[in-house]
Amino acid sequence: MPLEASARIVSELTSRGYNAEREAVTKLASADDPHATLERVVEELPADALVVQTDHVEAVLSATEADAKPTAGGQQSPATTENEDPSVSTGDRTADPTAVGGAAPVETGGSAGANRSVDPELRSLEIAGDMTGDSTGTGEYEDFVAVFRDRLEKLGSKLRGRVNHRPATAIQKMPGGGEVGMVGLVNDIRSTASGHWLIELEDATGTFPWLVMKDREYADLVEELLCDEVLAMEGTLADDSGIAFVDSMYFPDVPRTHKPSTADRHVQAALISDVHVGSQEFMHDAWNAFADWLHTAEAQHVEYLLIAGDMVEGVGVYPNQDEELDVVDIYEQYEVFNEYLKQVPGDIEIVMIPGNHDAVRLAEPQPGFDENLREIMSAHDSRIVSNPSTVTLEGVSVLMYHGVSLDEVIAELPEEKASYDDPHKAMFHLLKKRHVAPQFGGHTRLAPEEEDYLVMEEVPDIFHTGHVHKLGFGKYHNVLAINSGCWQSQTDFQKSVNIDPDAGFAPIVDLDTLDVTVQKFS
Ligand code: D5M
Ligand code: FE
Ligand code: ZN
Repeated sequence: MPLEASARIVSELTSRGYNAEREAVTKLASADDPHATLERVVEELPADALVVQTDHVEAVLSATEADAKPTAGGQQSPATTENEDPSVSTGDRTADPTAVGGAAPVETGGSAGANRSVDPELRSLEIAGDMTGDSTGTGEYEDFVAVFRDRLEKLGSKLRGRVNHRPATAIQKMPGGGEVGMVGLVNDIRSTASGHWLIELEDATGTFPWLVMKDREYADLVEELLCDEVLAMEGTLADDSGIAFVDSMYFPDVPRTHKPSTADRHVQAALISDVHVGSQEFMHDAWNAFADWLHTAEAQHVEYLLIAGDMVEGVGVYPNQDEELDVVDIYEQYEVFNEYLKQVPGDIEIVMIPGNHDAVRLAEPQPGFDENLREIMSAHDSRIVSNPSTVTLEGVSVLMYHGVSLDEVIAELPEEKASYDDPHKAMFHLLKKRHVAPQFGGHTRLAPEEEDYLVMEEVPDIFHTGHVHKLGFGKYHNVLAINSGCWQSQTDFQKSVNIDPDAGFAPIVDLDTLDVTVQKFS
C-alpha cells in the first residue's frame, strides 16, 4: 500500500482535527475508495471522538461491503485488531481511566485540530548513528579494548593536528628536558602530597604520567576531568624522562567558529523526555493539556516531537519503586503510553530513544525498542532509534541522548560548573569532551561494541537530553543544549534527596533560528 496514500489520509484527517490509529490509516488507504470511505468514517464518528480508530473504519467498511456486493471476497476481518489494547478503554479521548479531562473540554480537540495546516512535503527527517540491530559486543575483554581504541582513534584525530604528539612508550625514551606532547585517554587522576595533580594518560602503546602544578592556569581544568575522556597535553619532560610538566591541555571540543544549520522555513520542534507513564506521579493532566495545546493554532508550527527516553516508569528500576507504580505490568505501561501518544496530532513526526526506565538493555548505547514494543507503540508512525542517535530535521541536527551520564558529571564536577539546577551546563562539558558518557564504571554502564557510538564525531546543532528531570537550556559555542524536564511530579526518592523536578514543561525550538520558548502545562 503506497505510503503516500497514508500520508494523504493522515493530513486529511488532521486538517479536520482528528488523529488516527495507524491501523485505521492502513485500512483507509487500502479501501476501494479511500476518499469516500474517509468521508463516511468522519460522518459516523461519535461527536466527542478525537481519534479515528480501527473499529470506526472497520464498521464503515463492512457496512459499505454489505450495501454493495456481499459477494466481495472477505478481505476484511473486523475482529482482528479490536482486542489489541485490552488495558485501555477505546472510544474515549483519554486512555487512562484516571485521566482527568476537566482542563480540556471535549469540543476543543475537534475544532482546535483544524488549526493545523501542514504540508508534509516540506519536511525532512534523517537519522544517523542509530545502532539498533548492529550490536555485536559480547561483553568480553577484547570488546572493551576495541571500544576504547575506537574512542581514542576518533577523538584523537581531532587533537593530533593541534599538538606535536608522541606515543607513550616513545616519550619514555626521549632525552629529558625537551618539549613533548601526547594524545590519550585519562587513565587516572590523583592529587600529590604537595597539592599538585598527577594525570596518567594512556594510548595504544602504554601510559605516561603528566603533572599539573597547582599554581598553573590549567590546575582549574583538572576538576573538570573525567576518567576515560580523551585529551591532549603538551609540556616539558623531567630530566629523567619519567614524567612531564603540563604547559597546555587541549580538549576535542566544539570549535568556537561552529555555525549551526537552520531550517529554511518557520517550523518548530517540541523537545521532551521522561514521561514516566505508569508511575503514580505521572502528570496526566499536564500531558493532556500539552496534547490539547498541540492541536491549537498557537502550536501549528510544531511539526516534530522528540522524546529523549523514559517513556514509561518501568518496573524494578530502583529499590522500592513498585510502591509508587500505577500500572505494574511493563507492557501495559507501554500500552497506556501509546494511548497518550494518540492524543498528539497525527501529522506530527515523532522520534523516540529509550532511557534507563525503558524495557531495553540498560548499558549504553541502548538499542531502540524491540519489535514487540514497537508494535505496542504504533499509534503514531514514530521513529524509534537508539540512545544516543542523531536526527536531522530540515538540516538541523539534533543529538538525542537520554542523559544518565549527567548524574556523573554533576557528581564529579564542582557545583558552579555542573549542577541539577543548570543541567545544560553539565551538557556543555559533554560537548567539550565530544562524548555523551565519557566515564566508565560509575552510574553509566557501557556495552562495549566494536565502535564507540557514544563519541560525538560531528558537532550537533542541538544537543537534547533528559534524565535529571530539570529544565535548562543554553548555548555552548553556538550549539544549543537543552535538557527537557519531565512529566512526573516529585517521587519519594527525589524528595529524600531534594530533587525538585521541573515537571509539565515543553521546550519548543524554532528550527529556523534555534530560539527556545518554554510552554508550561502544570
Ligand atoms: O532519574 C531522575 C533523576 O533522579 C536522575 O537524576 C537520577 C535520580 N534518581 C531517581 N531515583 C533514583 C534512585 N533510586 N537512586 C539514584 N538516583 C535516582 P530517572 O532515570 O527518571 O529515575
Ligand atoms: Fe526519568
Ligand atoms: Zn532517566
